[in-house]
Amino acid sequence: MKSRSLLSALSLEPQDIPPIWLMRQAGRYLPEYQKIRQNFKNFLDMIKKPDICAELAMQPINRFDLDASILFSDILTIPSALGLGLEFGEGHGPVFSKPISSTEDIQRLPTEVPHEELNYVYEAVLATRKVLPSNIPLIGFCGSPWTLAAYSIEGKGSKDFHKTKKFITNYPKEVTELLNTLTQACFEYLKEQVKCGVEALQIFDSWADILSLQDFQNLSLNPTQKLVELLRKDKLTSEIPIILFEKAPPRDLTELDLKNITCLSLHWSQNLVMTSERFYGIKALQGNLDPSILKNSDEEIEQAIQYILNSMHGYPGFIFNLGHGITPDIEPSKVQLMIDLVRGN
Ligand code: 1CP
Repeated sequence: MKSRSLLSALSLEPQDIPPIWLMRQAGRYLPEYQKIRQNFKNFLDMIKKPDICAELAMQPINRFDLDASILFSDILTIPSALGLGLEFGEGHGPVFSKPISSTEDIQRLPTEVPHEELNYVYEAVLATRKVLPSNIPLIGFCGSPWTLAAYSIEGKGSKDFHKTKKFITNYPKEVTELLNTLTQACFEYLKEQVKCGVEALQIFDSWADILSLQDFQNLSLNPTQKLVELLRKDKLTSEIPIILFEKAPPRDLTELDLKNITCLSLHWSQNLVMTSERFYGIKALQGNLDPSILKNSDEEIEQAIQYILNSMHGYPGFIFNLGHGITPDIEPSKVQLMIDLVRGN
């Protein structure tokens, strides 16, 4: 049988076929997801049910025979547990009813991670690991400290993050304090996920693109590297593969060291060829098909996939993925086509 193992690829072992999984592989584009989703008014109520999370994580595995499963949860569980009042209203994205609006709000945050408030996530890991075939690895995840800070200050997603940018200019010291709190919380959160059975971790820096070059280093990269160091220093997590997704970062990743990060998950705007030349034999690479290409004709999809496969042929540690999360307007049949093309079926 031809090899296509995610964990082996993360160890830079050459695979016969690139392992494939998709960012946001469980979700709104799947009719079987919509069927379960309609039973819950609030997304948060749904992810608080471990058996439902396990079922949702299994849906894309059952349908597409993907090479990895990702925990069904969300990156905003940590700010929610810190008391910022997360709501997923219908028809719009996540909103915090008590965002961070003053320096006092930062001082008021719990210094310890309220694990009891996050227990539903750890239960979801246990429930998923129970139903997932043993040869399919489970990926745990969190948002980067910066991405969580941006959501916590802005109170919701935004195009320009104006409120957040004003806040970081006015209160640089307190923002550092907030990032430290979130870094520690992410570390303990990921460690607990590992304890419950996840075999790889992905950190989502989904708001890297709103920062200037200087702020990207100080507010995003430095706290993320600190989180990685905490994981590497802990006996339980010292060996765990760590995948980092930077969404359209203002700095070219090839200029960076990104110490102790096992794998870079490349945004679709990044140059896969240049990145593969820089990190050959050093890091695994994951990516990076623009998800919107899956709305094109079969021929166009095939062309884009062939380009990636040809570029990465012979790269030890290549994992096929999208260059950002799959969107609700994509037909599952196009996803099947992509998988067949990657596997040469
Ligand atoms: O109404 C619904 O059905 C909710 C849609 C939804 C889903 C399916 C949300 C709300 N979150 C999720 C699950 C989710 N989120 C997963 C597990 C599913 C999987 O990957 O198979 C993961 C890994 C996430 C991570 C996440 N949440 C990110 C990082 C990835 C990225 O796309 O950059 C971000 C930014 C969020 C915030 C979030 N959660 C949900 C929404 C609508 C948003 C806003 C951003 C967005 O719309 O993508």
